[in-house]
Amino acid sequence: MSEGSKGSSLAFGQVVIGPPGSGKTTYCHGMQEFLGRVGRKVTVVNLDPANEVMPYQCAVDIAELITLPDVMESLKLGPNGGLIYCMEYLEANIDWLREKLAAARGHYYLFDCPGQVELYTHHEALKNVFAQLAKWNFR
Ligand SMILES: Nc1nc2c(ncn2[C@@H]2O[C@H](COP(=O)(O)OP(=O)(O)OP(=O)(O)O)[C@@H](O)[C@H]2O)c(=O)[nH]1
Ligand SMILES: [Mg+2]
Repeated sequence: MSEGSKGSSLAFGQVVIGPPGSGKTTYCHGMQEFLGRVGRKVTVVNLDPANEVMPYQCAVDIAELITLPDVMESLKLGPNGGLIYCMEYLEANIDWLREKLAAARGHYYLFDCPGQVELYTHHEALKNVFAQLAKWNFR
C-alpha cells in the first residue's frame, strides 16, 4: 500500500482472525519474520486490546488509543462488553488508525485481531473499520 490512506494507490495486507488461542499472534510474528527476510517492509497492527505481550515488533498498537483494563475498570464492564466498547471506540476514532497506517506507507500490513466470535457475527464496529480501510484502497 503505498498511499492507501490518501490517494488512489493501493495498500495490501492481511486481516488475521480466528478463535481465541488459535495462533493469530504467533502467525503475525512468523509472517513478519518471513516477509522481512524476503525483503518486504511489514507493519504489524495490533487491534486486540487484550493482547498484552506481543512477540512481534508492533508498529501500531490499539493500546495507544484504548486498553481493555481501563475500559473494564472505568465503565464497570466485563471482558466481552469491554472489548465491544473498545471496538466501537476504534471505529469512532478511525482517523487515529488512518494516521498510523499512513506513517507506514508502502508497507505490507498484518492486522492482529481479537478472537471473540461475536465481534464478527453480531457486531458491526470491526467490520465497519475494515470496510472503511477498503474505501481507502486497502486490499
Ligand atoms: N503447536 C503449536 N502451537 C501454536 C501454533 N500457533 C500458536 N501456538 C501456540 O498457541 C498459543 C496461542 O497462540 P497465540 O498466537 O497467542 O494465539 P491467538 O490466536 O493470538 O490468541 P488470542 O489473542 O488469545 O486469541 C501459544 O502458546 C502459541 O505458542 C502452532 O502452529 N503450533
Ligand atoms: Mg493474540
